[in-house]
Amino acid sequence: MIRFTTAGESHGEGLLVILEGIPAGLTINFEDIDVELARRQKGYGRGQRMRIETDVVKIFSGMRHTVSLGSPIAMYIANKDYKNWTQIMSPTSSDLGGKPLLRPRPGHADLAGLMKYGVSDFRDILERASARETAARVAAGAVCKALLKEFEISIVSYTLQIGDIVADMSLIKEDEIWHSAEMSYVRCPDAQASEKMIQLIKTANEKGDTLGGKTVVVAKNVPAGLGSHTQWDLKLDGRLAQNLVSIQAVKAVEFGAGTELASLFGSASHDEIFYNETKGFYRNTNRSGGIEGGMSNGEPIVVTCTMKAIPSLANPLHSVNLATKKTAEAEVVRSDVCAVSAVGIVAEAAVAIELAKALKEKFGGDSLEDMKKNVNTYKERIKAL
Ligand code: EPS
Repeated sequence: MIRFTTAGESHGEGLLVILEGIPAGLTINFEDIDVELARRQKGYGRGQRMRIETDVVKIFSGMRHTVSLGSPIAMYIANKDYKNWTQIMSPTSSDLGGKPLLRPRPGHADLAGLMKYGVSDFRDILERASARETAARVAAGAVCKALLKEFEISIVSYTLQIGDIVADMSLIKEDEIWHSAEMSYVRCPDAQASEKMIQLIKTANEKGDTLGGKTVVVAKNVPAGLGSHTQWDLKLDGRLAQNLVSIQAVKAVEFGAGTELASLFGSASHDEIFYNETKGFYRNTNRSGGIEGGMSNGEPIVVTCTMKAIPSLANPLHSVNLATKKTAEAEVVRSDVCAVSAVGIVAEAAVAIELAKALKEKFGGDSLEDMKKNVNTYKERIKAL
């Protein structure tokens, strides 16, 4: 089974991720992982922290001479910023550094975490709640992308919306979406909308405010039959949703036409089935987002994630001082103004991890070679239907 776990605080020494279940025999270029890490760091609206960090991965285990061993792959990403936090974040010194944080930010983990864990300084909570952790997920996702690439499955994303600015996707040719997204400072393929988004982020910044938005992730060439209708926790959409909603600040996930489906008749909601000898079964629409009955149906998997505006505001919201219980403004801490472009890359990683998991589950194989044989046999069977 493919699974991963991360460790690390935002201003601690670094982040760790252990990824298990990657079959033996997969070539992994660490440069490809670094490319993904760099993509996550970009984007107009990111805060000063991104000028401090240049994320690079150190592979600790699970590989020899660039090839996976089938054993746990452990990876480490250093926090360059740690040098500025050695006293405050020291895991061993009992000499407290810095003042405790006492005015929780509405929308952040601060208050709920403080109540749950019985701590008196909510730095103990925010350090782990921070989206810095997503760098570790992106490293795991990059390895899963390398596995999926062996099966010609690719995962891409773009920014659809920031604040109230929505990209007009009817203006963009399908084969230009991904390149245009990579070229945009906010990863939005619509150049006009992209410019407006940047202006809106500037305005938010001037006001001490923040912005959220929507990102669309597409997985192409996914074989039909990943996930299963037979049990609730095997359904592919449910599994993708859990992973995606667990990304910091993601509040909603939609598949295909998503919430639009609420207002449509059944006749306009589904994707009619066609067949020809070359394509096999196919659809002319993809309102289901490539998943029916909790299984991939062979069409691209299309997921839209909604991110709320980041809760660390320079112009803070109403809160309460935990020591005095008196009204206070929430703590002001350094943060991003808008991180929707980063969420796109993290969401790509989440989708890569879940698809790699589902692929391994269906096709097994301790080695990549075995897995490929199994996939090919299955594809032959589907073709012969
Ligand atoms: C984050 C707050 C900011 C972001 C951080 C997520 O960090 P800092 O408090 O150090 O300024 O930059 O994101 C990252 C460090 C990252 O790598 O994405 C938060 O509170 O979630």
